[in-house]
Amino acid sequence: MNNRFRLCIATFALIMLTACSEDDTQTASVDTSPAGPTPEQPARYETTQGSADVFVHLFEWRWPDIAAECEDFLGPNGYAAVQISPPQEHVQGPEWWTRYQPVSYKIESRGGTRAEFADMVKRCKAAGVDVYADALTNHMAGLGSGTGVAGTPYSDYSYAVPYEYDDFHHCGRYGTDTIADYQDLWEVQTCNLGTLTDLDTGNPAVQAKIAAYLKDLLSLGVAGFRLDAVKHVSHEEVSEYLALLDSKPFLFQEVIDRGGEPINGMDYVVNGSVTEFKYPIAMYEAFEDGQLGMLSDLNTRAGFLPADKAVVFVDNHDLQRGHAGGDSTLTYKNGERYDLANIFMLGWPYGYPKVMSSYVFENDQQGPPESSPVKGAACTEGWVCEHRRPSRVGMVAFRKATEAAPVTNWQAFGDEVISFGRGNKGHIVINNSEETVDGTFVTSMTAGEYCNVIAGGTAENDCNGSIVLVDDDGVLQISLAPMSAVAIHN
Ligand code: LAG
Ligand code: CA
Repeated sequence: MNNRFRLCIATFALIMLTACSEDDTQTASVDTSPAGPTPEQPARYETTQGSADVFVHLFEWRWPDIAAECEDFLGPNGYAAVQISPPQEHVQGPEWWTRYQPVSYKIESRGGTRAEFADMVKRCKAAGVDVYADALTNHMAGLGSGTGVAGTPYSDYSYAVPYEYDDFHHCGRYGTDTIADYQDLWEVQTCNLGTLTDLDTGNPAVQAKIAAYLKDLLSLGVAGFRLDAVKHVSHEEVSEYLALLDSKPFLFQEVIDRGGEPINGMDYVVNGSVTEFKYPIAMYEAFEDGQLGMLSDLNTRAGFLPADKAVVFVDNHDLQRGHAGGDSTLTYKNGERYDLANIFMLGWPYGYPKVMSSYVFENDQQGPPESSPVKGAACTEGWVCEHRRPSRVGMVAFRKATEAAPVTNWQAFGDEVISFGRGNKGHIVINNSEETVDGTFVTSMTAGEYCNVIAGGTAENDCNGSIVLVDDDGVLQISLAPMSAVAIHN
């Protein structure tokens, strides 16, 4: 008995038993063949397009390391941009989240000095990589006093921007001013997130100071911003401070919207792109719960942002450690399933995908390693560097090569195997099961030999992966190892 996975027998037992038992290598058969199993979704499926670009979050990387990575890796491998950790001065402490408590707008942080920051932005730009700064405009530090990492003293509602007591909201609820009722829009935007002191973002003087900070970053060459926690700032107020800028940087607004609350990601689309927090849940349901077949309707799901406005990710720095409600999230700790979800994200034309690059952590508070991820034994010593994995690199190239091509030849075989093309530009098959799948898959590709870019390398040269064959009928015949994928492109 061979150990081939009799996928069609498992899935289509009642209707297809005869066909399958005749030839178990035809397990995932061509949809046009009268003898083959019928896919569960229509063979042709078209989506609204997403971006052809990909960016990476080098979470807690220091500026000199990011500069080197732009030159040595991100630029050469086609990453369009890098999201960096917040660059402004923050409270002291080893935890990662100290970066989310600003005490001044001085560009000096655990990431490095202002000079290092400027050098990083310049070098990344020269390498063809844009820098997106994580900008905190909703709040300053948590209540308490101390000295920031650049030596600036601060105390409750008093910071060296300068901001004083009257520059903050004091919502007057619950005796603590802390948000409690997420169904109350006014409260979510006017009370404190935890004890984080909530800026009076409707106040023109505050808006001018926020804009001055963003302009300072732009003057150093930053190309865009992640606007942190803007669910807690009204979209009108975001528009107002953005109107004070002299340029229109790329923006993605962090609005945690899983539905069921009065504030929607859609409200912020007027200002630019928005994070789609329903996307990581969809990835978890598909790849962890084994529901790959459900992915075909992703672009038209109720409540999902339009494809050209959504920033998508499998996990982010909050979700991967259970913050921001991230209990159903795939991370580097989930092994191959996590990589397959990323392969799907990069292959499917919805949104602007962000690849997470993590450091190893044991608990949700732990800060980054002391070591550099690029010096010595690079990407070891506590750094995960998912962005360097061959499958990410191969799929960054796939996404570029398949730009503007709609999804075609969608086929789902049971809950764990899907196959889809991007017109005649590329094709992907994903096996999320624990079994080997031998099958034939319909593509719109020209006949010929293709490099499986999942193992890295490119279609043009240096193919590190296996070579696969598309026959004269456009059919790809492959054997997929358990938990693996094949992606080919022109
Ligand atoms: C974000 N997006 O909306 C960031 O992605 C997220 O990482 C930030 O929270 C949050 N909003 C504020 O910028 C992180 C941690 C929080 C931490 C906060 C401030 O997930 O746990 O809060 O950064 O450092 C911590 C304590 C709270 C406390 C607060 C103020 O956990 O209990 O109230 O500090 O002292
Ligand atoms: Ca607020």
